[in-house]
Amino acid sequence: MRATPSALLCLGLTLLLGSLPAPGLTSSALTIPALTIPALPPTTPLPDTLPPSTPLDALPEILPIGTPTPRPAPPLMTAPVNPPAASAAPGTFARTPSDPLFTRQWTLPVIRAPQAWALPAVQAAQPVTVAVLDTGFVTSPELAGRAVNGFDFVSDPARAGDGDGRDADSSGVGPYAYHGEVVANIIAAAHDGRGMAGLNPRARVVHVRVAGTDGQIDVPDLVDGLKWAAGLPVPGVPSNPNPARLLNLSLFADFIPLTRCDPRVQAAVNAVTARGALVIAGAANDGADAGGYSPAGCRNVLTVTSVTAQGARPAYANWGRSVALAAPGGEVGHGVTVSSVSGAGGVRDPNGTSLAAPHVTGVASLLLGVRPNLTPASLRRILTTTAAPFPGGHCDPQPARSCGTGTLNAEAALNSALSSSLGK
Ligand SMILES: [Ca+2]
Ligand SMILES: [Ca+2]
Repeated sequence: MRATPSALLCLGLTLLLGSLPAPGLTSSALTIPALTIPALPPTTPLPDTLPPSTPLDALPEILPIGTPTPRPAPPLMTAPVNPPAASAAPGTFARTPSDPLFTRQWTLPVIRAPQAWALPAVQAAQPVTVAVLDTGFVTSPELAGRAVNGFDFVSDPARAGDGDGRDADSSGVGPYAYHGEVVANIIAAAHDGRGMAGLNPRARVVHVRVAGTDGQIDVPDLVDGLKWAAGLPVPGVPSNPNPARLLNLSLFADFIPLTRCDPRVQAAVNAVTARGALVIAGAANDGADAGGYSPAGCRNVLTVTSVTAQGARPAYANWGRSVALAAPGGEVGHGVTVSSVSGAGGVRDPNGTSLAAPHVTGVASLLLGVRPNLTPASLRRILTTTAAPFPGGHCDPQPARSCGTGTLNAEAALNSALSSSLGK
């Protein structure tokens, strides 16, 4: 739910909860409660007039500076006060995972993940570090030895729930803490015969906490979290020992009116893109044009909306020219099966673009696992050009309601990358 569109300006970002239930409740038991809307502080005035929007496709991508530096997945390093990472044994890819939830994970065959896992190059893929900017770190058996407690960027102690502002313990707090865990599991859950199967069981996850206990995110916290995740300096914060090439943002800005990308978020996205990191964001869940949202409407963001198993746009899924491609994100009655241990824990079937984006992030991490020097622009090109066309050529009868080039196709994306020496 949101406030009615009015002159009210909302500063916070919101997790793309969709109809994600509160912990311990089934998806049909409730709707997400209304989120409180913090007032705009006087220190962040908006310009009197907004600049005219520029067509997204007329703008060049920011190119990495110089030749991208190969980053061959060093061992994960933990910050001093964080729980130590267990031995980072590389995960293995099962062609048909024996994880009990695998047979319910319908999104995996839809995007042809098992076919991608079977490729010899993927079986030999290098570990890739992914940052999940979300509700924070959870000690998860699915990510044992492959996830680190990154940094807590929630600066408002009243919303942090851990008694202070920013600190080096990114542990998730509060009823939404499972959100980041679920996103990370979609990307990277182990193929280990228990729980669920992730897209890249060899990926390493850095949890960057940007959401408070209320599920909201302040723009300055997101901006600093973005920079830190990619290895850029942030004043007052120790440098990230595990810079990520992929940054998953299953969240959106709740600005009203929703007219454009926030310039502060855009600047951060441009900086991390120039650093060689790709920002992958959910399109948001209002059934509206994603172009007015942050980060979904920002340039250089790979914006992902949600489609059903049949390639149709669910009513909640945002759309438009800023959407690059789609991935399965479920619908009411047919959610994305996930498991978590945070909160009440257990198996859930949520839906929302929160779930679609990490499918793309997971596949992007497979691409970097076989072609470690692919640039953000190359990753975007591979993922969008290999997407499976929607039935009849569109995800929605209304042409303006675009879902991008098609539905994510892991097998085709991997084969495209492997057929080229690009990024080798
Ligand atoms: Ca804190
Ligand atoms: Ca598992």
